[in-house]
Amino acid sequence: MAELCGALIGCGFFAVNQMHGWRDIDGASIVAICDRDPERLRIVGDQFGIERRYSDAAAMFASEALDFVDIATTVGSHRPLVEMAAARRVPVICQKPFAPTLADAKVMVKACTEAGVPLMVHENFRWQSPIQAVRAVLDSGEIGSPFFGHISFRSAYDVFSGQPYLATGKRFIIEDLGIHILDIARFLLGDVSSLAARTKRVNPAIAGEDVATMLMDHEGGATSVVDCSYATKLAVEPFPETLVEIDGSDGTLRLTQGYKLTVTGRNGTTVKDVSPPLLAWASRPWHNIQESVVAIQKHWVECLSKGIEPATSGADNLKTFALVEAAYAGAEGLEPVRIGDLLK
Ligand code: NAD
Ligand code: 89V
Repeated sequence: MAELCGALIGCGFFAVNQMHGWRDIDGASIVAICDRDPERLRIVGDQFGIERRYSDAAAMFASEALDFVDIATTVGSHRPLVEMAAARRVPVICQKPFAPTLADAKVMVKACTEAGVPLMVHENFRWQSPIQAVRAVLDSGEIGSPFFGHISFRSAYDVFSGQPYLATGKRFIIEDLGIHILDIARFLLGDVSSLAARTKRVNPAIAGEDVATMLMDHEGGATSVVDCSYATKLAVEPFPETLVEIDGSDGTLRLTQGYKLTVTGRNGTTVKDVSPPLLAWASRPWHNIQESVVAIQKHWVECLSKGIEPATSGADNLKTFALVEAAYAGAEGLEPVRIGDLLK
């Protein structure tokens, strides 16, 4: 099979992980990069040996024959860039948060669908190996049918030094981090019918909320609590671990700090270390996220080569994005929000 030729737009903080990921993967390579900032273009171009460099995405699309484009810019530019890819009939990966609003996200999905262009949102947290290990336990039937879940991300890690824009937006933790944890809840327990939420801002130096608690009804009958905080100082900092508790009709599973998975089910109790591998280019504590970048990009190459819809397609991500909108609306109105109404 011929290698897929891709381009990366946005050469910032996180894109470096994506570039390492592309270098690790067979079947695809990045042949051109684009960034408005000449310094970022130089740094990433030199680090990964990419000669074809552009400061303007439209110029890049006009000059390059691309099999796909990987958009790693921040959210404000996602809609015009995805629409540009759709207009050029170039399959597209777009970082999360996919769009500024659910209304924008719906338009972007429609543009790609109408152009017949594959679209995957880079929603990588469900691809973390500890989360995949939890999914495998559920699939094995060991704990029976889940009726309760608690998916939790609590930390005091300084995310603002690497990503200063996170301190400035009116929306913060649900839009940036909660979106991943809500997606994990959907991945493990299925789609959601209603959501109630409460938020707080504890850190006075930032503009948005840094604590959020969500209560969700899943269509399959389970209830879950999803909680996130960047204001939680613990004895051992867990960033960026997502902790999971699921109770089922025949047992329980617990993914606890230190990547320990304890399962009590039909065959008794097992305790496993499900730590992610430390890739050659990765660094702790980010290695969990870094490994998931490779996994989701491999998935994209497989889907694109075989003509399969990616697990986190644009259409799928609308259902996660609706939970983000519901959480803000629910926290503001102090009322539960019906998810079906948002997806109409
Ligand atoms: P960043 O600000 O460090 O990098 C963004 C880059 O995009 C900048 O270099 C900027 O110059 C460039 N850019 C912006 N608009 C452009 C345009 N129209 N054309 C060309 N270049 C443009 O941001 P970041 O921290 O790398 O975040 C990028 C995205 O990745 C965000 O959406 C963020 O939420 C997401 N992210 C995801 C994860 C994850 O685990 N999935 C982790 C961190 C960040
Ligand atoms: O995944 C993200 O989008 C990151 C982080 C894990 C730091 O919240 O912003």
